[in-house]
Amino acid sequence: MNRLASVLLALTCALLLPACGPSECTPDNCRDGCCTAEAECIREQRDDACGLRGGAACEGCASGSVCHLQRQSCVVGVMRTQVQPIRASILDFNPWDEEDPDWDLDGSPPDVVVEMRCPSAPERSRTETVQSLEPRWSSGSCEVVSSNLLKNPIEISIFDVDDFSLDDEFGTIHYQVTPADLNRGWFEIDIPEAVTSLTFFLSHTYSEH
Ligand SMILES: [Ca+2]
Ligand SMILES: [Ca+2]
Repeated sequence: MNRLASVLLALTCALLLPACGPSECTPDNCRDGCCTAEAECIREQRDDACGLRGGAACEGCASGSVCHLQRQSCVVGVMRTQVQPIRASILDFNPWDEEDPDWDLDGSPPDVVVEMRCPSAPERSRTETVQSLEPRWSSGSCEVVSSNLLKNPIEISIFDVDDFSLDDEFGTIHYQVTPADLNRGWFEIDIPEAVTSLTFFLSHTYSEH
C-alpha cells in the first residue's frame, strides 16, 4: 500500500511538476521581493518573511524584532502604524431619499466626518468636519501596533453632520488591513452607495518598546 502511494505521488509530481519540489527563485524573477527557502518570491515584506528586494533570502524576524518595511530587514523593537483618513468622494445626491435628494436642506454639500475604532485603541478617533463632496482631512488618525492591525479589522463610519436632525449616515464597514496595504502605505475602499471612494494613509514608526 505504501509502495502504491509513493508510485502515485511520483506520478502526480511528474504531471504537476511545479507543485512538487522547489522551482527557482532568482534576482530575475523576484526583483521586487525576497526568496524563501521554498523558493517562493515574497513581495509583501512581513515579520516571517523579511529580506532585501532583488531576490535576496527572506528571513523570519526573531521574537522581539519586526520587519522594517523600508530597510527590508529585521530590527529589534515594535512597529506601529498610523492610520489617517485623507480623502473621500461622496455622491452628489442622497440615493436613499428620492423626494429630497439634497444632503442638506439648503442644498449645500455634506459636512463629512470619518470615525474609526482601531484594534486595541482606547477610544474612537474622529476627523474634523469638512463641508465638501470631495473632503480631505489631516486629523483624526489612530496609531496602533502593526501586528494588531493585521489581526483585527478597523470599524470605519462616515457621515454628514447635521445640526438640527440626525446625522445622515453614509455607512459603516469593517476593513481588515493586509500586509500588502502596509507595504503600499495606503488603502482605498468604497461604501455603496454614497461613498465612491475613501482613502487612508498608513505611516509606520519603529521603536525599541
Ligand atoms: Ca444632511
Ligand atoms: Ca450637514
